[in-house]
Amino acid sequence: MLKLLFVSTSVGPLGTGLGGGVELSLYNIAQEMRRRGHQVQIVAPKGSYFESLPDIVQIPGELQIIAQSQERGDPVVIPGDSVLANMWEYARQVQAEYDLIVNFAYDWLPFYLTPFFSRPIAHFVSMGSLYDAMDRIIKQTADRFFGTIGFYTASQAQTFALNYECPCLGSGIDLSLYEFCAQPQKCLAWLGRIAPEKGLEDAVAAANMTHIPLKIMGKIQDEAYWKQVCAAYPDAPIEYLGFLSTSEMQQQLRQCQALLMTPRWVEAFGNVAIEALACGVPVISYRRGGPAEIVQDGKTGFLVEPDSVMGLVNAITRIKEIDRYTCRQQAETEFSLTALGDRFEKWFRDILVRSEG
Ligand code: HBI
Repeated sequence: MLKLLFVSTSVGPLGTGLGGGVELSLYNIAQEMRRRGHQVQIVAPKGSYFESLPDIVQIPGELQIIAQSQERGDPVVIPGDSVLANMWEYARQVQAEYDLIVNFAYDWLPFYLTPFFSRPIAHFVSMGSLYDAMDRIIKQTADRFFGTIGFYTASQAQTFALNYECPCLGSGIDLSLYEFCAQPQKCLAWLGRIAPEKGLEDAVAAANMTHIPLKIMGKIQDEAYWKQVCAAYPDAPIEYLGFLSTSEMQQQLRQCQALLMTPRWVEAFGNVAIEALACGVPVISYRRGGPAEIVQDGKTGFLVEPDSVMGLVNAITRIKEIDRYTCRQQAETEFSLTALGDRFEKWFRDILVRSEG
């Protein structure tokens, strides 16, 4: 039985959607580790709440600015009363009670602190390369603590140009929460944090051209960007449904002919892709980053030329070629909580073996 301390992302309380896909990953991994009999304690910003994971240690303090807003050459920014620093001060105090600490924040500090801790730290990196200070500290930590840096996908890991293979853990979801739907309505879905790097405007443009209604779900992280997209396509058949619970979200998603994924950046994974597959919904995505490693082109969706709205439109017209049950089967084979738990448990044990060695 492992005693694990999970230290959360620093950009928002868990459960608010501000932490994007890594919130769902942290929740699923914690749940699966507990199911396997391991002890998991989560440390997160005050206001965090997960339905079936009570007793999250709530830490006060100012949130980190999102790493996506950093320019490549920017210095590391840590606010005075930093929730990130406060979470890691807590981890320092209690570390002796745990076998392994797992970091889910995409921030410089936890990597820098690694050598100061007596317990090993597993760093789960949740995005591709964004700025130099982060690339540097990740590379230093990878070199010094071999095997302790984990990624979602190979294409994401490649953006850091490390000299060796690193564990690629993928993702996974509780498939019992997603209901297969064989007969969709005439509508499309777009899911995710509403922010420039997610390229929502292309999905709206495709809806505008095909006149197929587009259901949009997710946290509006960048209000100005959202207003810009709506203003650019005033007549587009779009409907914003908000940031919904998994249960409400999949009720909407499962009815759709396809999920559109329009990442502008190297999407580290794209949890929304496996949520769609679990409902039997094919995924139409730019051939970029995580989704390009998830979607089986022509079988469980289509991969199109990045940033090509016409590519999205052509794929939408072909969507009936995809067998929706094949989509569900791929989710069951590759992205179940059991498969996820196996990958993470192996990673944790490999780190512990090396650290005792
Ligand atoms: N930015 N500074 C910072 N720290 C994070 O942990 C972080 C972030 N931006 C986005 C983010 N985490 C998550 O939404 C993604 O990792 C999924």
